[in-house]
Amino acid sequence: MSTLLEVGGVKISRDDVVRENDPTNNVPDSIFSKIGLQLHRRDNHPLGILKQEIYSYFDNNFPGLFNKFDNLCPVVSVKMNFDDVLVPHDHVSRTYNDTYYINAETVLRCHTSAHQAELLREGHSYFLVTGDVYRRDSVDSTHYPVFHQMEGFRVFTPVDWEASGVDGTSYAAMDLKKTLEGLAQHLFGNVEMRWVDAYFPFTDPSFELEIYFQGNWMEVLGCGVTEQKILINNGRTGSTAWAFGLGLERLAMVLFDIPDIRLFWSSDLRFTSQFSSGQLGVKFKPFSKFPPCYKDISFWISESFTENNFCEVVRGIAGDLAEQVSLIDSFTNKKGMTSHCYRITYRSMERSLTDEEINQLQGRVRDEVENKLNVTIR
Ligand code: FA5
Ligand code: MG
Repeated sequence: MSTLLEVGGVKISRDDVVRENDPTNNVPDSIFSKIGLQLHRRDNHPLGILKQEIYSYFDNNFPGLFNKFDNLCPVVSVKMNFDDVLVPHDHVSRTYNDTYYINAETVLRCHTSAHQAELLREGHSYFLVTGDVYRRDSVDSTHYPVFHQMEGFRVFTPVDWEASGVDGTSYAAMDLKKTLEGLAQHLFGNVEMRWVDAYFPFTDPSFELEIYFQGNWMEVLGCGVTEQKILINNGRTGSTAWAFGLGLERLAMVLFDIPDIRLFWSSDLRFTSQFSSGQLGVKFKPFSKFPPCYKDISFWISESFTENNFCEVVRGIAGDLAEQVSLIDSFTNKKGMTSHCYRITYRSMERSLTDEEINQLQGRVRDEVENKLNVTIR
């Protein structure tokens, strides 16, 4: 019998989600195993603590206004995930290289924006949607193929902006920045941050907020003024709105000093016991730092090669032992063949790895890269 789980009232079996011989499906078991874990609904987990703290900010500033959803099923239609939020048909995020498809019409949501249109149609005008989202992506300390977002949405009608002397779009943009700066202040107190202009198909103007962390500017959220078409399509002609999507792990990494995104998935008591409900910003004490082990692999790529496919092979074999995958060399020879050399960093958060086990993992990576990715190992 196949594993059966239930999320938000929807029953999901492994065979619904993972079908190795179906070319319209690209969901591996490593991803299926994360569905239903809903880290954001655990009270004593950094993501659950952060979610509650963001709820408090909105409850204090806008008592009773925002409806909260944190149990909407991550299996959604292509229409909800892309069409309803105006993602163009040729946008990269729609490709099998970027998104996990269950079949040609159904995906694992790649953002919580997938729920905007449905909630507007249901009559909600102010809402927060928290959930697990899924993306084929690179491997490093701030990217993971499953992470958590919180979507915020607020609709304005002419009475809201008429007295202000500015138009509805400017009013929404001002209110958005004020609301998010207030949230950042509430969560962080003083921290270095900056607004960056951005592009999203569903908002205009669009912005991203970056926070200075571990010596780099890290993007923590995207936001903007909702495209009129979305409002009109969903019964809100004559109004304006703002929307934002927060990356919960990114915020939690800064707040709790969590150095690696894989830690959120750890069930090691030395991690889980450090956090408790209501305690925002208790600094994580690393219980150990085990040595990394680097392994390089070089191969001639073919036309169909993509880095996301390579990263997924590495994750499929090494799981959370894969800390980082980086391209360290690339060249094209006189015959026009291109070679890539990748360095894989293996490291456990919980223990020392033996040479033997790493060599074995690397051997399996080499075999699978050659068999599945149509490349020639050098
Ligand atoms: C979005 O997903 C938009 N839906 C956000 C949005 C909503 C914009 C509403 C406008 C209006 P983006 O792909 O940039 O945008 O992701 C949003 C946030 O998720 C990022 O700022 C980052 O904090 C986080 N994020 C993105 N990819 C990853 C990843 N692989 N691992 C962890 N966090 C990630
Ligand atoms: Mg972004």
